[in-house]
Amino acid sequence: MTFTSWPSELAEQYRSEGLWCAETFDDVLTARASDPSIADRTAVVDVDRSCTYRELDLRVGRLAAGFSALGIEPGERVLLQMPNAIEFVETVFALFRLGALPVFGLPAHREAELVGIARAADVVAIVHPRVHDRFDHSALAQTVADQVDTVRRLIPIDTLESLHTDPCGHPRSEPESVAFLQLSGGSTGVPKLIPRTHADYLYSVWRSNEVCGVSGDTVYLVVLPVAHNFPMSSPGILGALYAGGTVVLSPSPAPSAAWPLVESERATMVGLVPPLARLWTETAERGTTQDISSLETIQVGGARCPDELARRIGPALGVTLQQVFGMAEGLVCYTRLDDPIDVVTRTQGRPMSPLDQLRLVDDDGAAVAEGPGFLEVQGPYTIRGYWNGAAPASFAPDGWYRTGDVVEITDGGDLVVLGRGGDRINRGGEKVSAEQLEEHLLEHPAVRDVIVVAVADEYLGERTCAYVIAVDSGEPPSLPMLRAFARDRGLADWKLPDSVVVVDGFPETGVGKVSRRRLREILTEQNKPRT
Ligand code: J2J
Repeated sequence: MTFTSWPSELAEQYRSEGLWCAETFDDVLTARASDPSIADRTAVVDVDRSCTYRELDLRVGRLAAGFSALGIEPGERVLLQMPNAIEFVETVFALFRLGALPVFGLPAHREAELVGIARAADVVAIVHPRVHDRFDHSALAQTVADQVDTVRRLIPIDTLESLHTDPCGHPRSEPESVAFLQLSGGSTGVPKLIPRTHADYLYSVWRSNEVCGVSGDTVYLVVLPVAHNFPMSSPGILGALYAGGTVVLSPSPAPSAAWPLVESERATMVGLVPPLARLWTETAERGTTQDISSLETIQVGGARCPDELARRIGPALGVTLQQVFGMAEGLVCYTRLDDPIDVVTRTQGRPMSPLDQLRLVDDDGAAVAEGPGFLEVQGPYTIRGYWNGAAPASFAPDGWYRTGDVVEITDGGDLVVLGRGGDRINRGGEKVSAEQLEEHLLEHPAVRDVIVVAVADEYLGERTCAYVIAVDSGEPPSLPMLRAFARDRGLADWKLPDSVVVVDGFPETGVGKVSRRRLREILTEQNKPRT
């Protein structure tokens, strides 16, 4: 099994109500490039070049033929580890045209993540930079290829141009087939890969456009890593391209890099995680000579935006704030552009689709009438299972997705995200699995036992803290020692521990068998900010 489909009655409803259409992402690009009112508009801009819809379509056709000549077949998976630049958009659409599936790795991923992803998806090729942010990605890609038998091709980004060849015909993908694999935040062990179909994802994109007011005049700026689900689809680059607007790719989220692009490209919309929203707000409050007046909407999501920050964003940056609570598995909630300020600053919005179904349950999975409770969801763009049936416990027996998020629903129907159960730490939008980090740290010779928990952080919202019981002899483990160790084991930088506390023992859980989950809860509770 690779992909769990929706129950047939629901699928039929999504089709008959016009949510799922008989269109693929490749159809969308072809249609925009052959529409005379759109073809010569700028589709994508990065710091080096720009390209119109017509040019993008031609280049995608030539690259798809090049991938095909390399032996990449429809249905095969290709791992992308690509920075924010036009090549990313070209590669994704070339794979769509060919019918191969992009798998969205991130530039910050290292050996541990990439090997896991490459294995779980049986990828046949990896597209990677040679060097990015002074890190040797060619060597990393080779290390992955050495460990994963299915990998036949390593494709450095600077060789993509040389693959271009005359376009050839490719069989059209089925609209309800899997278009790509997205990654779930905070995976442990076998990564949870998220299969999204053309039909379900396209619905989420055009519905996002309606809710977010995206049109051909939208200039959408990407400052987060472009392969993240948020800048990809909420409404993101795919929303902007669907509408015939323009996508601008910034290599960095810092105001010093992104604001000159806002000014030169007259960007109207951007998605930020809360720590970046704080940085942008504080920079604007101090005063700037950069003209960012074209910005109309700033979306904040990925982690809870503190109410105090939410109140400052609009006035400081001269924009409408939109809160976004979404997940790569599906459900996306937005505050609406015309919501009262209280709703915009204090809630994470409401589901974008009238066919999203939400329910709240308690620890045992029993429905709770009044929140707070664990959020479960089913709907026209929420998956029913991970790729190859990984982590089946993430889905209720009736197929609803268990988000793991604890939420409350206001009388007005808006969600307020209160936190999470389980072991996932949200480090300013980047998710860290406490369990995965524990598994790595336990391998350190100076560590006898370890529990990783979230502690409150003013800037990131949460950061990681490792409570360590040291072995009896030798030097006690220090923070630099454990960070270097975890980095050497191939973990991405954002997953390295932020602090270490050496303790003699862990709190009693009150039950005979020590539950690591319960210990995490106790320690997390002890580390909550005082209110
Ligand atoms: C609190 N927690 C939030 C928010 C996500 C749009 C926006 C974000 C993502 C994303 C996305 C939150 N307040 N506003 O895919 O399309 C936490 C929740 C959620 C998890 C999903 C999109 N917005 N979160 O962040 O798959 O815990 O998607 O379950 O990376 O992030 O993470 P991810």
